[in-house]
Amino acid sequence: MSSRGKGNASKAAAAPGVQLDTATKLSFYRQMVLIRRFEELARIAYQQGKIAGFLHLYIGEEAIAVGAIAALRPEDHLLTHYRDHGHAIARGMDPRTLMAELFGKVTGCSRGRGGSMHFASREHNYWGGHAIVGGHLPMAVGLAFAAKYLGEPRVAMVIFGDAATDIGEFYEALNMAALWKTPTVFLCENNLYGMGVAIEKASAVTEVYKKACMANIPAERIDGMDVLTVYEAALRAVEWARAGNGPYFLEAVCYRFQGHSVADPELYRTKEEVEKWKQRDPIQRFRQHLIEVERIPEAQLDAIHEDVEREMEEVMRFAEESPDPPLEELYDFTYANPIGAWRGDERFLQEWESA
Ligand SMILES: Cc1ncc(C[n+]2csc(CCOP(=O)(O)OP(=O)(O)O)c2C)c(N)n1
Ligand SMILES: [Mg+2]
Repeated sequence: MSSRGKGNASKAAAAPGVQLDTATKLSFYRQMVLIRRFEELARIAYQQGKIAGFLHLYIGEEAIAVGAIAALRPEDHLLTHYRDHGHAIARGMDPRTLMAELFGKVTGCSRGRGGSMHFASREHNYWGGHAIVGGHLPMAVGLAFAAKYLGEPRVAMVIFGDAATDIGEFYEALNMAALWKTPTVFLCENNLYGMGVAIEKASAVTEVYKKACMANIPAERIDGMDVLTVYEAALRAVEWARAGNGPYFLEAVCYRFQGHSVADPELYRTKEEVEKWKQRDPIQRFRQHLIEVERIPEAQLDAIHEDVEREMEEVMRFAEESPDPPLEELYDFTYANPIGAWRGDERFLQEWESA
């Protein structure tokens, strides 16, 4: 695929043909396998009733999180939508705190209060996990603007689905980013569906990267099932933004192998279509690359799977054994200061009890 948006993309830097060392490629492989296994085990735990709320799985889209986030520096900002498990793992968050978050445990990255859709970590400049489709795009432009205003060489990458590109905030965000030349990397995961609606039924323009031309933002459409393609494109986009050229837009075409959420009966697409896309499984494809191009022995790759399996045993044990949030913390973090609903606020507690 890798077709660049004509016109807009002519402003973009030429692809340098990034050379990655074998160790980095192997770490990409391990991250993808870890994301896959994390979610397979989360799905089982959900079916066992150990996870409440929604659970949107990323299975099939792992190449995007791993490739794109590898192009960021730790100080860069990252925001994403509710299909956020893979992005958090690729950003380097501890999978134990992520599974604990799914289990609603106090050791979770959001202290068990956010659940699947609200992973976040200040330490990782990972600003969530957003459930409102398209709602986080203006926030990313704001963070990018702040970086520019303060003279910090940081970029903000924002990841969203194809359906978010039909939301008003999408156009507002792109316009302001372009107008103010903020270092924002817009990354659309076009998995061809928004819940049960195929993109051609929802969007007048199905080649999503073309929508970036309304704000004159350089844009590319890339193969989101290939981790190296994603990495190279993301590096181009991030370098473009960091160099002060303004925003950049990537459309990574991909497919989710599972339903929209675990509760989805998938009546809107055929099994044949799903099977066809599974032939392009990003993990299998990259495995072939590692074997054929990098000459990695199969046994070495199998050992990575075993290593991930060991890590996941510990991840699941941690989530299972962690305590629930204590009852006395029920009102903590619910309201912001100065509204006052936090433990230890005597005045608030007196008012509360006398009410
Ligand atoms: C503003 C808003 N409208 C509707 C919804 C309900 N909703 C949740 S997910 C979703 C589909 C989003 O699809 P897409 O952006 O393509 O992401 P994907 O799930 O395919 O990764 C919708 C409509 C919502 N969360 N927010
Ligand atoms: Mg979608």
